[in-house]
Amino acid sequence: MKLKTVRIIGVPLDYGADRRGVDMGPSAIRYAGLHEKLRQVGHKVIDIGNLPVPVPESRTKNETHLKYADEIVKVSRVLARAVEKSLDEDNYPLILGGDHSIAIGTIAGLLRKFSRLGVLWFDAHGDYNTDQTSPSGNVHGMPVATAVGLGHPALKIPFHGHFVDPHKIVYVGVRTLDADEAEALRHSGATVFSMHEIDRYGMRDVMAKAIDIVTDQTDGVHLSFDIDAVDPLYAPGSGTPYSGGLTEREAHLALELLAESDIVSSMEMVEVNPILDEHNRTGELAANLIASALGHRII
Ligand code: B3U
Ligand code: MN
Ligand code: MN
Repeated sequence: MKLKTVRIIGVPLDYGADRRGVDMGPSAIRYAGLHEKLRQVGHKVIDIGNLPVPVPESRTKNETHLKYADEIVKVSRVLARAVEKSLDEDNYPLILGGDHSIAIGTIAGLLRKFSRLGVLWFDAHGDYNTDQTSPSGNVHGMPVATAVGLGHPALKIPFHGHFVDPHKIVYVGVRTLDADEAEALRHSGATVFSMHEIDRYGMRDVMAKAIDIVTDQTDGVHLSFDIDAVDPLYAPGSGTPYSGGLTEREAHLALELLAESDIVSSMEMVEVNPILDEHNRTGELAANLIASALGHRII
């Protein structure tokens, strides 16, 4: 893989989920030796630290269908600028969450440089709800719908009218969708490699197809990795665990294949929850998976 200058952006945000604790995700992943692992591969690493995110206790929660939308949008706009700046400086943005609502800011920033962005979305969930379909009102269940231009206008502010073409989105590891979300996703044009396809065809074939789709007429590829894509047996530290997920080895293989193809231009790792974790096992897994995606080899 071509060596890069990796620019780490921490986003300690947990407004998007019901369970507290993912705000500590960036620390847990750094603590697991992320910098060292990436430097070992040969990359240059710059860490800009964490973006300022006020704690939820200092804010009032609007118990609506869009919880903490204003706060999320505020941070998303700052994050979008930070991502844009990384690309301006030819750096590879590596964003550490935080819950998955941060993808709104990440993707908004990427779209300012890549007008035909491909997106690989590793997740147990679809994150394709809108304020109309969400059963929870949690924005971490809405970033993909928002990125394609659906849902409440308030969440779309960071995008400046530029959205992702849903045909350029590929999901890997999905195993639970809300009924209306599934219906919307079925008609979206996005490709969903659920656990069924992974069991049936194997991760190697699934990734070959995924790579074909996200590189077809695109000018950049974003990898968004929700740690709950991995089975809770291996990733116990996540707020919305769902059994029947990727094994640790399948997750590594997927990311090693991506590293080999060298198609990914930015990455985010989200939903690591140290409060629910066992001795930072999930933080370590997240750091190791990032290293795999960035070219770490055993030998
Ligand atoms: N689909 C549900 C649950 C959920 C989505 N993303 C996560 N959980 N992590 C929702 O609330 O939208
Ligand atoms: Mn997610
Ligand atoms: Mn998820």
